[in-house]
Amino acid sequence: SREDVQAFLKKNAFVLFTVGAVVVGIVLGFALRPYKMTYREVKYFSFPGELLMRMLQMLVLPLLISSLITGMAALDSKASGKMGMRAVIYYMTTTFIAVFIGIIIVLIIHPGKGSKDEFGKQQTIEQVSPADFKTKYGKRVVHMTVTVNDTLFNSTNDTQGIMEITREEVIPVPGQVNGVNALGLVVFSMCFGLIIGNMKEQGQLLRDFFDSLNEAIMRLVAIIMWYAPIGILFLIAGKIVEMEDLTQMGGQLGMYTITVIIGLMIHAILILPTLYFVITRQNPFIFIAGLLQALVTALGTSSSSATLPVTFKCLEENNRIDKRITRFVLPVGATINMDGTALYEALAAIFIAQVNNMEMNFGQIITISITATAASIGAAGIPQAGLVTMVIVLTSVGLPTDDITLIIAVDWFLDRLRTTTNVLGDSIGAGIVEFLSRHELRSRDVEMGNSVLEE
Ligand code: DAS
Repeated sequence: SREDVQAFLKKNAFVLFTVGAVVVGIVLGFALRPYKMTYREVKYFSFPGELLMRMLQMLVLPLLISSLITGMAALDSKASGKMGMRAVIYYMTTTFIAVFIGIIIVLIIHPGKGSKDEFGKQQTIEQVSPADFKTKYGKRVVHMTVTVNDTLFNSTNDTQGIMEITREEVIPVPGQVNGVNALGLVVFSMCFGLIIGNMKEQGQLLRDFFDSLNEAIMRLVAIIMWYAPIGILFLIAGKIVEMEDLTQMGGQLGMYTITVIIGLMIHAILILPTLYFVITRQNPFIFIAGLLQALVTALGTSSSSATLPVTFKCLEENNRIDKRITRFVLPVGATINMDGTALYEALAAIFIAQVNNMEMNFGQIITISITATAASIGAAGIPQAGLVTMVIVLTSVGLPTDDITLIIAVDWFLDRLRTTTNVLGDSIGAGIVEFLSRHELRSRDVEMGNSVLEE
């Protein structure tokens, strides 16, 4: 009835907004393409998107630290050991399944035809040399973006601002988020959390401190979420305006893109939900519906670490996952568990072999699956990190690393899809680990005298 519809709209206004932003972004992007904007104009146009990106990135490190510390401190070491084990088993299993799907799909579809003919590079966007740029336009843009830092502790200096707007930015440093070694930070925070968790009264001050820091950051996230649809709209529109012509998509690159999409879909829509259902006996699609906001943010930002704040919100508020689980599993997941990236790296490596007319033998395929897993763990949750760590996979089986350039043209797009898969994998992992750990959580509640799970 009409009231039902109204109630539905009211309840889901936010999600509809965000999904609407993606649609409007795509339409706007295609509508503006004929105007052939210059690189600089595109960057100005995408500015509202860049702003969202920075706001989210700014929160990532404090969120990662405070959530891991409070997450670890809230559990005794035996319980966190068990949960850690479960999380690691989940990460490894799903990553291997992803790699396997990538390999099977690319072998079946065989998008590479043993020639590089169709990969003619054509640039539709004005090329500006970094030096030219610096003198002409650099300063102005720097001043516009400098108000929002992308890290909390680093002030944006000129070179960073200029990097932002030249094409050089495309090469991220593997393993680093905002210039910080994310994995090292995860390990440190976990140890620190465990220690203060075991400190009885003496640790109370620190536990309260990080707890309240975490809460404060989540409130900032809640505010930023209102801006997110606008940011996402411009991020997506800007990318579509900027992308290269689709004319070359007819050939191998087009087939390659389709192959990747099919692989990621199988993993995200079939495998992960099935796994969730088999273990928890709950409807996976209701769970996924609660995550929509995070998935769209991943699509918009192509960064699982920038999406992390939103993932937290969705899981804790919509899906009611225990905070002791999310705080512990999500930061680790965003850093090391990347199903989409693993699938992509294995698939891409074999595609490049196909283009070079090289048959991979069984041993080489095993090597690819191992290195693709390693490369996905090593990749940071930032845009196109997977493209960089792919060098590991290619060199391990003697494929030419220069051929990464063959797939760069479509990477901005495929990166978004694999990032969305990565975020989905982390979130479903949180759901599964919570289910498997319900006994530990409950006995801890009884021990602490609280009633979190007692509802
Ligand atoms: N974009 C990535 C992520 O944040 C990783 C990748 O490039 O594959 O998940």
